[in-house]
Amino acid sequence: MAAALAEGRPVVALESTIISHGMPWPQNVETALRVEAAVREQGAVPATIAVVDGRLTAGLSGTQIEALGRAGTAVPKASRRDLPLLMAAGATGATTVAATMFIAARAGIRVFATGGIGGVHRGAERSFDVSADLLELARTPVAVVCAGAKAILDLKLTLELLETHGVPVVGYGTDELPAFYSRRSGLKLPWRLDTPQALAQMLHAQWASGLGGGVVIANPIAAAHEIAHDEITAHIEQALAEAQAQGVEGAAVTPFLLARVAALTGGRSLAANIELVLGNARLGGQIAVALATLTALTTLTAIPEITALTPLTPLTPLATLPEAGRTG
Ligand code: PSU
Ligand code: MN
Repeated sequence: MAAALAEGRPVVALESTIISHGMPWPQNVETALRVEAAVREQGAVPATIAVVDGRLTAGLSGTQIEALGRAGTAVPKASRRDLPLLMAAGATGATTVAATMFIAARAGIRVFATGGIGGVHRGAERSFDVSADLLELARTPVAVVCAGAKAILDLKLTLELLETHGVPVVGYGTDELPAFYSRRSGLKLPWRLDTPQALAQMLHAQWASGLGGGVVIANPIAAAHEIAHDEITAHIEQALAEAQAQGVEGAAVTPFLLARVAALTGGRSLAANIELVLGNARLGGQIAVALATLTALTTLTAIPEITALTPLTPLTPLATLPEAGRTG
C-alpha cells in the first residue's frame, strides 16, 4: 500500500465501522474482503483503515480485518474526536467515515468508498445531532463514494449543511440524492456526472485550485437490489420511535437505528447493503485509476494558485464535458 502510494498508483480507502458495527459476523468479514477484491479488479489498491493498537493504520491485513469483524461491537466506534484517546491508550477502534477520511488524507489517499455517510439526524434542531462526517467533508480533501445516506436522517437538512460548508455533492448517473436502499429520495442534486473520468477531472480541479475539502459522490444502488422507498419508510419510522422511547443518544444513535432497520427488514436489507457497497468499491476503484492518470500530469500540492491551472490544458474544461450537465 505504501509502495503503491509512493509510485502514484491508485489507492482506495475503506472504513472499518461498517465491518464491526454495520454488519453481522461473518457477512461483515466476507463483505470487507469482497470489497477489497472489487477495488483490485478495477486496477486499484484497497486500504482498509482502522486504529490498531493505538496506530492510525491504512491498509489492514486480512487477519486484522477478520479480528475486527469477529470482535464486532466490542471494538469501539472511532470518530475524529476519539482518535487522540485511542492513540494515547494504545487501543483499537473501528473508524467512521470522518475518522477514515482523516487517516486517508494523512496517508495521501484521495478516494474512499463506503456504504452510507452520516448526516443531520431528524429532530436535530432540538438534539443538535449532526454527524462529524459532514464537518470532516468540509475540511478534509477526500472524495467519499457512497449510496447517499439512509433515510433515518433528515436528507434535506444534510444537503443544506453540505452546501453551507461548500462540499460538492455529485450524482453519479442520477439527478437525485440516492437514499441508500432506494435509488431515489425526491431531492434534486445540483450536479450530475456520468463517467469516472469526469468525476476524476472534477476532483482534480477542486484540489489543484486550492479549494480543498471533501466531495460526496452519490452512487445509487443497482435497480435489481433496490428496496422501494415506501417499503423501507415504515421500518425507519418504527426504528426512530423506538430510539426516542428508549432515550438513545449520542454516538449510539446511528448504530441503534442501523441495527433496528436491519432487523425489521430481515435479510433483504443486508443483501442490498452488501451489493451497494460492492458497487461503490468498483466505482471508487475506477475513479482512483482515472485520478492517478490526471495527477500524473501535474502535482496537486505544487499548484498554489488558480492561474497555475493553465498547465492542465490537456484536460477538457469541466463545463464543456459532454457527459457533464447541470441538472438543477
Ligand atoms: N450509515 C450507514 N452505515 C454505516 C454508518 C452510517 O448506512 O455503517 C456508519 C459510518 O461509519 C458513519 C457513521 O461514518 O455510521 C456515522 O455515525 P454518527 O452518525 O455517529 O456520526
Ligand atoms: Mn451523532
